[in-house]
Amino acid sequence: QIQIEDDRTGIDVQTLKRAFSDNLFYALGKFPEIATKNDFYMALAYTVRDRLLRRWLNSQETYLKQDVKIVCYFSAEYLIGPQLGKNLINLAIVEQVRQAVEECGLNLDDLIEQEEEPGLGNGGLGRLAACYMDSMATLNIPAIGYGIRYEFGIFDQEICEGWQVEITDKWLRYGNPWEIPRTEATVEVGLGGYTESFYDENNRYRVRWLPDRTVKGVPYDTPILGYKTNTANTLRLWKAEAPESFNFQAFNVGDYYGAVNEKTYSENITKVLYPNDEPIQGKQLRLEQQFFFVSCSLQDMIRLHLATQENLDNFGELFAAQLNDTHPSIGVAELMRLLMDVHDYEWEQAWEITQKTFAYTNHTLLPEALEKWSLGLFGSLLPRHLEIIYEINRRFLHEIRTHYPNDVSKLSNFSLIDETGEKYVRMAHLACVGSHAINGVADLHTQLLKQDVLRGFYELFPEKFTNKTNGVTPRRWIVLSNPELTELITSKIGDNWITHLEELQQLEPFADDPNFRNAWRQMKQQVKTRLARRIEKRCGITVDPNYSLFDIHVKRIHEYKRQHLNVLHIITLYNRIKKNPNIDIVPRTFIFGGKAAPSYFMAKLIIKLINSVGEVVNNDPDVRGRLKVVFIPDYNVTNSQPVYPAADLSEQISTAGKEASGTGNMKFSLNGALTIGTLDGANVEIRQQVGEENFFLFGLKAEEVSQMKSQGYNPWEFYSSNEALREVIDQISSGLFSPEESNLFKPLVDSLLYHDEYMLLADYQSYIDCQDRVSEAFRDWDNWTRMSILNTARMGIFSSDRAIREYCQDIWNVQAVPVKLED
Ligand code: 26V
Repeated sequence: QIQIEDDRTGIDVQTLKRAFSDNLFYALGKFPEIATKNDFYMALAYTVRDRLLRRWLNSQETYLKQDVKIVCYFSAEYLIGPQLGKNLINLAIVEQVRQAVEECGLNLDDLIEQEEEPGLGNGGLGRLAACYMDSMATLNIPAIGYGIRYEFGIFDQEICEGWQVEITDKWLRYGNPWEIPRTEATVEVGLGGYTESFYDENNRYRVRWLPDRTVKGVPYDTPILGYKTNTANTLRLWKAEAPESFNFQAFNVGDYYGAVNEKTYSENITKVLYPNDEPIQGKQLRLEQQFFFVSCSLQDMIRLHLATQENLDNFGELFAAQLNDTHPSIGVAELMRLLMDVHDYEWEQAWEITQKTFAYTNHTLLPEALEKWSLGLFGSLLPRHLEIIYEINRRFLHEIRTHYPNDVSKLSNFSLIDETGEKYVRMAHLACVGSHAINGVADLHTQLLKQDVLRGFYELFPEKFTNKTNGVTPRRWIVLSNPELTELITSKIGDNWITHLEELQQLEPFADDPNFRNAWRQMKQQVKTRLARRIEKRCGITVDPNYSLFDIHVKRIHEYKRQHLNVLHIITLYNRIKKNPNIDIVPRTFIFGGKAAPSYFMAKLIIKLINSVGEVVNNDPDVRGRLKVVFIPDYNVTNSQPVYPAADLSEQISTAGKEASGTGNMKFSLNGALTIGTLDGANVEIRQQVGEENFFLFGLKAEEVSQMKSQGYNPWEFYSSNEALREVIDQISSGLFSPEESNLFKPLVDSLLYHDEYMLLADYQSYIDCQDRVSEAFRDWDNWTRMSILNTARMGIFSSDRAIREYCQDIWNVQAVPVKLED
């Protein structure tokens, strides 16, 4: 039989070459001679996309025909990162494509670097959603990711004179080859207006919502292909558009600008991602975003459902909707409205369907981060939903009264409405009552949820609560980011670990093999050299990958994450050198990266402090290059990929009880970094896994933090009783690092000395002592390498595949559905 390779699907080198130049000509309209690097990237992206489409369409068809249960992941944020490299890996065509491109005189890595990533999220929560989409596809779990297609994602960060400067993220500037608009699936969403009651033809009391404006939601679909499987799920992101391009009434009376203005107004809803990690109370546009994408998505699900089902009775059997934090929790009220007002269901049955459909993941313990909306704002934007929430609350508080007959304080504690001052809707309470399952994202986090933030709900419905410790995808965070490590592991244990990460365990015996240790150390050196080159190019700072310990702290800048505690350590080492320039010290390269919310003054000042300290330390001849401080600008998925593999030491030093889980901690340790960390979030479980002798622990425990706080913590005591600490603080406040403006860091110093909300001073000595142990350990390269190997070998359970299997079993009750490749 003759095999004919189709130009759109064939994967041998010759076919790929032909397809690539075809796309350059027909899709980009260019000859190779005049094509830009971006043209070549686009042509290659289309070539790869062609090879996804059969799997994607077959997956969708399979789901539709087989009435399978589908996971709908509701998330206001996705940080999927660049798609080209990932898709090549999942299609298993990296080498053919590399060769095809090379035969055209191009370099694959250069083209991969051309891609501008969609930065449609802030940090951990958005990246988790992306890892989960990858794992669901890889495990053949039918899934749709619903979210918002922000025109401007998270801002790009530049550093000017040590300060963060925000630049608009125009990620769609050169087009996005990975998405396909599905205008035929457009839906309409109402906003504002009022409600009225009436009796329908069966004389039933009904309510209808008469919105005063409507917006169209247009879905843009991106295929999410699993690793070496035929499953390609959909990431469906909604763009807001005006119902008509012109308000003809305004247009006809000559109000051209008014007409165009309305279009702008509607389209504003999906213009920009809110860059705050903090809740944005009182921002009407933010509530509009949340409602908009949730309503679009629920309408979409209902339409899909009714394509094969008679009615919505079994909606909750065919969909599992996961709320990624409270951002989409308005969905509880919106599904109730759709079921009752549009599809004629009675309250009781609608409520049963709703609870069965939704489950809620909490991602933070910080009290200031719990979302609430003032009644005024909520009622004017979503009058019908406010009525529904009142009714949910009325019924819920009735249950509370029966459950706690003699305790009126319970009513105000549980109420969906906060009435302690100005009145608010509490979104976490809505999510809890409207869901059949509630989960935290690490063991400690879930415990603290049960004891603290959601204590009442836990007492009331203990059976709803479960823990689902976060995980990360090994495809992006090992295979794609660290080819050197991938090759080394595979040379010993084969490549099954890529989808069964527990198999990394098989590396353990090699930790005692001198040859393997050597190979491991060489590999690390190579990867560190790769990062050193980038740093040289990007920041103009020379760092030493051979003898210097790479100590890396990358994540959003936040006081609770304590980047400034790290800085206190740097200055402490600097002082030791200044006092004794010939001191025998382990050389270190301190690498930072992360964005500060534009309105978060203290976080921006921390960035400035890092750069100012770097300026002094990097240029002091006494230091002789033994300490280097680097701030990598514009930390995002793309820029993070070369960072995790190059770390010797991973900084996970949040105040215990504040970091829900962390996922960067997992990426580092999987790549063989040792962790210095507090007992916070998933650090606790990482330490259990890798063994306490392979983890650098310091600091107060969560319990001790709250204890010390309740006993009246006084940071000044630590300052005055610790000479080294006092010196460091005094240097910062005296302007040693800001000679041009000696008071520059005063707000930071004052905050530490007089409040120290995050207890840096209490943890300072413990941190310094622990860092000294790190340095001593690093002197013994061979043993360090052994610990590094054991970290990787024991981190398998932090795969997002494991996490997704747990969600499937314990929360979603969904099964894998194999997809066939043939048409
Ligand atoms: C909210 C706020 C508001 C006040 C200022 C500080 C702050 C910091 C974080 C947040 C929560 C945003 C939600 C979020 O991104 N949570 C992250 O979710 C990750 C995935 O579960 C988890 O690994 C991180 O620990 C958690 O911070």
